[in-house]
Amino acid sequence: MLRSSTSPTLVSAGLPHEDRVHLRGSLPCGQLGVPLRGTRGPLVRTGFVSVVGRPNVGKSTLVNALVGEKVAITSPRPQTTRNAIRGILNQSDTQIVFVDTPGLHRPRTALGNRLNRLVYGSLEETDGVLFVLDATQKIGPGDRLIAERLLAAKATTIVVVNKTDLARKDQILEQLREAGEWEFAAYVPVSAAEGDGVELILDEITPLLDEGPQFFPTDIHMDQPERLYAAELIREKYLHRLREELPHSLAVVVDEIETRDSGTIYVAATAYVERKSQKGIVIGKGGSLLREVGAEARKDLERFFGGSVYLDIRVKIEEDWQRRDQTLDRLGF
Ligand SMILES: Nc1nc2c(ncn2[C@@H]2O[C@H](COP(=O)(O)OP(=O)(O)OP(=O)(O)O)[C@@H](O)[C@H]2O)c(=O)[nH]1
Ligand SMILES: [Mg+2]
Repeated sequence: MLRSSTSPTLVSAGLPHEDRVHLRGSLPCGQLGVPLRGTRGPLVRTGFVSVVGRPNVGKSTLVNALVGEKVAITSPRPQTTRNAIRGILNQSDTQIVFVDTPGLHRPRTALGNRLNRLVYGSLEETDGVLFVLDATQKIGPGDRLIAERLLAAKATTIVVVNKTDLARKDQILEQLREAGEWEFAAYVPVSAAEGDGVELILDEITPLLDEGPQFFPTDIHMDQPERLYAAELIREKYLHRLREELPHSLAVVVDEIETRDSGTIYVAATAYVERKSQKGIVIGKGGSLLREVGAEARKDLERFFGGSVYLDIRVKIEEDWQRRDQTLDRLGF
């Protein structure tokens, strides 16, 4: 496993804005800034665990439940996650870095191709994998393809059958039986939304990890540039309100975060859509949707920054951005 190179990007909620470690925009989305393994603290069991699976099975909800903090946004729309997001669980004798990844799917755009590559790339740097299935859905070709890739990569894999709160007992048992044929290291039924069974996953993971010094300070729970996290919070509010293809057509970039003399944190963001017709929807009648999303996102941002936030969202058209490599580069994918 690869553990070297650039210094970490540390984001820690609750600190005054000035005290954060800023590496704004220095890491393109999805490209991991791999932390230096430091000399901090005592030896603990530690390592990286990738969380993979089809879109919408609950990977991000699971990572949030494992870490105990909201490190990744979630939504009922498939393909919510678009970067590899690291959530850090610190316990007295362990530090586990969970890498939430985009849902693996048959790609139809340049973005889809990049996201799939990102997921498979994350497997090269991992000590273990959580392969998440949705208990309410039959195992399909998409799941089988992922299983084959994991078996071929000889990744130590724990299968997590999620959403057990929504499934019948016979559905759960059938899933476990069918997935059991892959003969992965362990099988754990959970409800990530309710936190049921999450401890059992930790019991399975911990023995897989080597002893060593921590990768991160023990008081942080995620590792992503604050600009990226802020943009995700804004996009999440939209995902819960937009229908059909629009969630896929939306990208949010935070252009600026600045603490003003008054102490207010000014956040300037741009919401990109692909077509003129979409711009009207994202703004809403008389700016209504933009206002609602802005107000909701601002609350989350204030909690994150620990102070008052002025949020300015502009909407721009960036035609077919999902399909254009140059635009994807520019938007940071
Ligand atoms: N009832 C129930 N809902 C869940 C559970 N886990 C996730 N969900 C819901 O399923 C939807 C998808 O969850 P996400 O965590 O965003 O799924 P994901 O696998 O990260 O999706 P992508 O990022 O698109 O690949 C959301 O509406 C979650 O609230 C669960 O255990 N029970
Ligand atoms: Mg996700």
